[in-house]
Amino acid sequence: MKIDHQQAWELLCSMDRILLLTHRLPDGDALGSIFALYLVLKDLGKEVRCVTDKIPASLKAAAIPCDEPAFAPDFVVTVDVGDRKLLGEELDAQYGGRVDLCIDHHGTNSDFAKYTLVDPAAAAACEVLFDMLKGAGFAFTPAIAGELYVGIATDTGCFRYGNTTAKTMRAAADLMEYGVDTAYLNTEIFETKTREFTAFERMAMNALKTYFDGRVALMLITREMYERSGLDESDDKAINALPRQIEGVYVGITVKEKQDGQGFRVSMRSKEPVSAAEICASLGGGGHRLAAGCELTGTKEQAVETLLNAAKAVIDKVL
Ligand SMILES: [Mn+2]
Repeated sequence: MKIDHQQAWELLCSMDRILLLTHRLPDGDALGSIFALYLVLKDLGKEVRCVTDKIPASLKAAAIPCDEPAFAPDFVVTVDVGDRKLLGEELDAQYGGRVDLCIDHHGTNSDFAKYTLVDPAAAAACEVLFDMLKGAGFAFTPAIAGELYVGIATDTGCFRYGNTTAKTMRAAADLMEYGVDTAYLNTEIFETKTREFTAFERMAMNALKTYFDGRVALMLITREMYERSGLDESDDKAINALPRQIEGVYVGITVKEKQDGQGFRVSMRSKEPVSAAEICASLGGGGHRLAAGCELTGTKEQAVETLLNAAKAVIDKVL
């Protein structure tokens, strides 16, 4: 059932023993929203615990100590999760069918929770949380404001992507006034690269190929690239932006060989008028219009061919 910001806030206030979850391989919005909500609920005196996958090196600045002992939750909340599958196999099996409240901003949200607060016009789950807290008159601490800023800044590519609205900018400005050191966070998150990532990026760029008169760029990331660079999988997100950066490219695809060798994770970015969400949806995935994803099985060659065919089908309609 869809609910609004105020109803979500009232639900949270009425519950205790709350478990917070987000998607696997968390990005800045996943971590910013789960940690912000954790700090808010702690402030309210709730018993609360959050479970996250490994925190990427680029997001260390957002990490907070929150290792609470496990408890049997009365209320399960997901943030920034468009579909229960994104929780990862283990958490999905344990909690996927009993999520009470889902707070999200994906237009493709699959309505898997009992109550859903989703605002597809929000740039980030953190913007949805900001609206909910501001509407409730919550007193933002600098730490809570910082987490929300991280989510909004990362999901907008530091306020560069088309999902950035005037309202998003105002939310960020408000958060600055609550004491966020935005220059520090921006440098840590958007500028600083580990040596491992630098080596990985070099190999990935060497593997980049273009197709269909340069309208599609595809980068096939092999397990060997992780091994040779020493990069942990949780730190590879920034690579996804590279293929679309090339002039004339409408669809930028990053195909990553999964750790268990069983298939591929695909990240896709597009430029108007091409919808990455439409291409990925035709392959069983989903996401935002210009940034989406899916998973594929088979050999490398099959995965690449499937992706190129799916991209071509959509490009031929609109370009
Ligand atoms: Mn998000």
